[in-house]
Amino acid sequence: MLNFNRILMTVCATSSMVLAACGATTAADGDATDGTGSDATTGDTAADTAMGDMSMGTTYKSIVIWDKSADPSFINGKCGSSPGADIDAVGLYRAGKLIAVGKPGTASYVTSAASTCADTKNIPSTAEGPLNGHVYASNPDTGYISLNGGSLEIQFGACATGTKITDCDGAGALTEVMSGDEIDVWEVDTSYKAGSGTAADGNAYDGCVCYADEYEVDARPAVGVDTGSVALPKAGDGNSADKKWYAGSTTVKIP
Ligand SMILES: [Ca+2]
Ligand SMILES: [Ca+2]
Ligand SMILES: [Ca+2]
Repeated sequence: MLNFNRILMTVCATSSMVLAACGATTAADGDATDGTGSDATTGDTAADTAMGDMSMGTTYKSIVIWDKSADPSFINGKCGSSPGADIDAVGLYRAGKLIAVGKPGTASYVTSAASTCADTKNIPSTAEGPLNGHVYASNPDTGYISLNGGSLEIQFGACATGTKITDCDGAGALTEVMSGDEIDVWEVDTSYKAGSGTAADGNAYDGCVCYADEYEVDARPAVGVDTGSVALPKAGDGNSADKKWYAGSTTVKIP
């Protein structure tokens, strides 16, 4: 069900103004070396500061995934074995390339006081590293955290080994999230069943209901601080007024 088309490269190639921001913005900012014809003659420093660096250079330290299950099992007293959104992995893409996943040791989980469900899948580290969630018919599931009405904060680490969502270890350098980046959130849904054609194809047994639970993704400018955070829209959805929570595995984009 997932279609991870990457559109950043088109964004960075559509106008000279955007090019200024997508290209060198530090040492060679807007000068003769940045390769844009107008820079040398139009006093570009001021323009870049106002239109490029400030507006396009926003970075975020972490993301937070808030459980937004539309029909929360914990409210209806039907806890099940995996209450709320089931987060397996997060992947950070820049210019269409996977550069990082959840960095081991950075995930933290805040429970919800509203939930009365027992949640055995409450280990935040299961959302770190590569996609590896499995749903079994009889054995206990592995590799994902069920949010049970709570929230999960996580930072990204570069791929020290691996290049795909299924093998990138996230053990490299802490990686900030930038404007234009896209993030794949892998929530255990029917894309985990055989035949889905996704990276999670076959990770769930044939009879799995694999409900697509709802959640919101925010980016935070400082770890553990919600002030200044932004709710991330779905990739390809330019309408900032749209609902910003999703069901199942989804790609979101940093504005
Ligand atoms: Ca669930
Ligand atoms: Ca996992
Ligand atoms: Ca689910």
